[in-house]
Amino acid sequence: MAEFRLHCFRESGNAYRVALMLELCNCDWAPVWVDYFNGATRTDAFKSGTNERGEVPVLEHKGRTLSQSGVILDYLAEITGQFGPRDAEERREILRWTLFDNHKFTSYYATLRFLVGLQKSGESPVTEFLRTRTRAAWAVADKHLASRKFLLGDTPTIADLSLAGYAYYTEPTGIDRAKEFPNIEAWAARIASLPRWKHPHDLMPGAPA
Ligand SMILES: N[C@@H](CCC(=O)N[C@@H](CS)C(=O)NCC(=O)O)C(=O)O
Repeated sequence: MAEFRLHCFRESGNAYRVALMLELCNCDWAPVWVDYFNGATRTDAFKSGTNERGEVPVLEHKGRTLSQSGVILDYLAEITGQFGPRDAEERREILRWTLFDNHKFTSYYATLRFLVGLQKSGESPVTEFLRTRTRAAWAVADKHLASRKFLLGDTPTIADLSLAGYAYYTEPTGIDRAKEFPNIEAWAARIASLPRWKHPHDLMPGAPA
């Protein structure tokens, strides 16, 4: 059995950032497919056996069961010695970006993508609100990345992997990232050129055909 087991599904950018970290660090890991679209995360069995919060990603490692991608990335940085902070100031900077990511950079976009890109909900005041909030959060990161290769400077960290969770999905959401946020676009390309990088669809399983 693989050393690390990641509960995930291919459409989940929240899980992808962990899968990417495991792959970039050349860890011995295996995905455990979760049937999210048929409600698996909402079942009592999942909540009592895997994650009381009813969410993926969940990482199993040496008897530990970890949830929340930010916590998992921090754990993996600690045990692999890769993509982590070099001092207390960097640790706080990583935390600052990871919290911003979970609250704003990813959450509005992931919900917009889910509604417009996956569920094909069409336009509504909700999708317009989510798009506006996404653009506001992305503008913050785009400005920051105008003068840096990665969020903390010249070297990628788990903060970059966190924000990159949804960077490689291409379902239309009404936002033209390349045109509107060129610095995010260039940053995503830099992450994609790291050794061992893989697209989410090549790391995590989807529903069986
Ligand atoms: N902040 C969490 C977000 C996790 C999350 O929302 N995961 C989604 C899948 S992409 C999920 O399992 N949602 C189930 C639900 O909210 O019912 C993390 O980064 O791990």
